[in-house]
Amino acid sequence: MYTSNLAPISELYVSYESAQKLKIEAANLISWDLTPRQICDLELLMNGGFNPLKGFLSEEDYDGVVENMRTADGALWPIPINLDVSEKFAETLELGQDIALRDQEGVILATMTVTDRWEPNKAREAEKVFGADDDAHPAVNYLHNQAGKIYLGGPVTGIQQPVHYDFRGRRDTPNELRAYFRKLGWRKVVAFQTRNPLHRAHQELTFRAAKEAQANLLIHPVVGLTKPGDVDHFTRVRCYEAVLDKYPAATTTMSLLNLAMRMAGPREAVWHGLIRANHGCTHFIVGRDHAGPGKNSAGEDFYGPYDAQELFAAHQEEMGIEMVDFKHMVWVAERAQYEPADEIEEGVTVLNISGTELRRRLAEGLEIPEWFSFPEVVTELRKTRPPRAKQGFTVFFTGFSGSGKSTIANALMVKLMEMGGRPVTLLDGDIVRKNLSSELGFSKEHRDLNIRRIGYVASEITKNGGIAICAPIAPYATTRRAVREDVEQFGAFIEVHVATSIEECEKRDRKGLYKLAREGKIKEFTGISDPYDVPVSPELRIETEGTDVDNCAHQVLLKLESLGLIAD
Ligand code: PPS
Repeated sequence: MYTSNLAPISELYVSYESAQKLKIEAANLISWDLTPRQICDLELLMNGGFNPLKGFLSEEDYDGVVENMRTADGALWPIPINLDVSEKFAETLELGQDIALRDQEGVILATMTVTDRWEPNKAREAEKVFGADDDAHPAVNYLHNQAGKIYLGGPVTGIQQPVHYDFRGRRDTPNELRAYFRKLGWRKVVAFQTRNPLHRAHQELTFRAAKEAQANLLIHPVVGLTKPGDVDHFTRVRCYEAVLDKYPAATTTMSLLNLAMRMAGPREAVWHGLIRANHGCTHFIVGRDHAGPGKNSAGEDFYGPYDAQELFAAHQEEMGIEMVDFKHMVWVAERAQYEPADEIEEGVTVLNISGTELRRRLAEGLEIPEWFSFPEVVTELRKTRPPRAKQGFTVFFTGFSGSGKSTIANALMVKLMEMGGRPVTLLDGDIVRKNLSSELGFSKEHRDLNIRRIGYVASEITKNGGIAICAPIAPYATTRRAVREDVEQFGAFIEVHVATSIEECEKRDRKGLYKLAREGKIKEFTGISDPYDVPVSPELRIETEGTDVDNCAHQVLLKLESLGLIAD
């Protein structure tokens, strides 16, 4: 039943000659600059990975997909693939018009005839496709907070593939993989989908799955967009390369898939299966909580642990790809080997390390045993996730003018420099306003811009393993939260509220500004004639009244130590 015929699948590309012509003509069209997610979707539309789709979904197809996982002509398709755009852009278009689709550098990848334009009911999409209208789900969050308000639908004409400079030799279109399988005589292929580094248990389970299905194995990791917070794909691919050597030669291959995952659990599993069938695979490994997004805002799982397997099993015949059960493998100490957890007798010593425990061991620089992972993989992970005491971080002081932020920040900087190990940069409010933000005033818009600039620099410093100490007033909570998000992609963010009261600051009036503010000579002065959102849950709150600077700086150091950011 599940033997692929491996005939070429239809793509949306025109011939090379036509593409050259079309590219010149398309330069005159109105164009849409694709988002990173749309580039991933477009690549798989054009190369047949999303077969049978021929373009971004029309409104009728979208309704069918959302309601019952089927396009208007009845084809099984579980995830809406839409060109979401801004209202402003949508208004410039006539139905029937061709538009050019460009990558982020402006290269024209395709044209699309806009046949449909509508404002989707995003709450319904969230409920039906992702199971709940809850922003804790990354795709629902994306839908409400990042995706454009209007959807466009219509057929796509492919001009060229998106350009990738990384791991070019490891990226294959469905037809390239089909040709490879044909050439090697691989008639049965089990695909393994992953967005995580592989450890020994994965190597064992994939190898067993292939053996059970009497098939070859395709490790097919996603390198497009995965779950926020995942290990970056550069690191993962280096890890996969190392694991690939552990399989018996000629049984296994690896190819990278530029998919933008949605973490849609059961529907995502069916989608993954269809994509793998398009890539010439006959079997697909589906595990417990496949493509699960984690917990919802009430702290519960979005999907049941076996929902994905059930939905997949119900549709596998139609998809033409058979599900292979993901065996939970554990290390049996007595026999020094991996075995499926459900086949082990009572009384033996079973060892396992969870994802959370692995992250803890990496963060604290602790041992990761060889029975758990391959040394090459651990080395790669340690390079990307050095122990916390070696990672960059940002200390973000906030408080009124004259609260003591700069003085404490300076003392902290000196203490950290005395300890050594990481470069330290002080982004003091006044210094930044002289160097980075000299043209800005104190309106909300300008203050936000100023803080976002500080956040950008701090996140770059954090990314590169340094310590950024910021000391602006930063009066708006939403802006502080945005900076936190920028920084936390790369390292810890420690918000320190210097909680000196406005009365005390005014009494000290070190720069004489409060007097001027009271006299109305300085407008929009924080705490006098402009707002300050008191931080609700900063990592640390410092009361400066009656405490000397040295002690305040020491409180921050203790906090950093307790978070493992500086070694004791
Ligand atoms: S903000 O809101 O975070 O962008 O402000 P910041 O960049 O930290 O700049 C604050 C310093 O500018 C001086 N100053 C004022 N502060 C607040 N409101 C008004 N209108 C204002 N005008 C000038 C003041 O000296 C602040 O310095 P610090 O170091 O906070 O005392």
